[in-house]
This record gives sequence, C-alpha cells and structure tokens, in this order.
Amino acid sequence: MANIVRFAVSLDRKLFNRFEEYWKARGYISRSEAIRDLIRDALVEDIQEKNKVVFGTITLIYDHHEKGIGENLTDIQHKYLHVIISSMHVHVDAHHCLEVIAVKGKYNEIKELADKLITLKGVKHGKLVITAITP
Ligand code: NI
Repeated sequence: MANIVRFAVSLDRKLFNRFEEYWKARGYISRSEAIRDLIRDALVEDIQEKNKVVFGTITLIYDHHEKGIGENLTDIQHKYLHVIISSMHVHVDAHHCLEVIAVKGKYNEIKELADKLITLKGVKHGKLVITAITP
C-alpha cells in the first residue's frame, strides 16, 4: 500500500450530506471509490482538452421517415472512416431508429463528427460519450 495517498477534503455540511446520499445510492462500496471515479471523469475531460486519442460512442435516435436522413447519416460517416470503429443499428419502432457508433481518435475530430450527426434534421436526440484509459 506504499503507493496509496490519503488526503483530507473540507466540505460544506450540505454538500457532504448530498455526496453521502449520492455514492450510497449508486452502490459504491466506499466514499473513496466514488471519489476515485469522479477524479477519473475529470481527467478524461482534461485529456479531451489536450487533444489526445480517446474512445467514445455517439448515440442517435432518429425518425427514418425524415427525407434524406439515412443517406445523410451514411454520407457523413463515410467521411470519418478513420475514426469510426463500428456501428450498430436498431429498429426501435415503426418510425424510429437507434444508432450507436463506436469511435476512436483525436477528440476534436470525434466532436466534429458527433456535432454533424446530432444536428441533422430528423435526429431527435443524440449524445457523445467520451472515455479514455485513466490511472
Ligand atoms: Ni431502423
């Protein structure tokens, strides 16, 4: 345990109580494990800023009856072959499709791709989730 560092954090009582509820409700085994995850999350954000290679997913829900939506989604993805690893398509109901695109590359390029897809007419909801390997 020589590489474990312990540090104290001062918190306002209300913030502390809210955090106690948070980590217990999420099922963390300890406060420390919850804090480690929050720190990792912050570090992933920091990696984005440095434009390092990250992994992520772009999730889209769209109405496939929207004119040109299928063609537009495909055209955009073909321009970003270098960052797209894989994609999955699910027919949700009579009108809607779910698409999940796995990506790997520089954050700026991934963000650019996600913005192009998410802002397309017919896309009802879209979200980019970035992840990276943290200590
Ligand atoms: Ni479909």
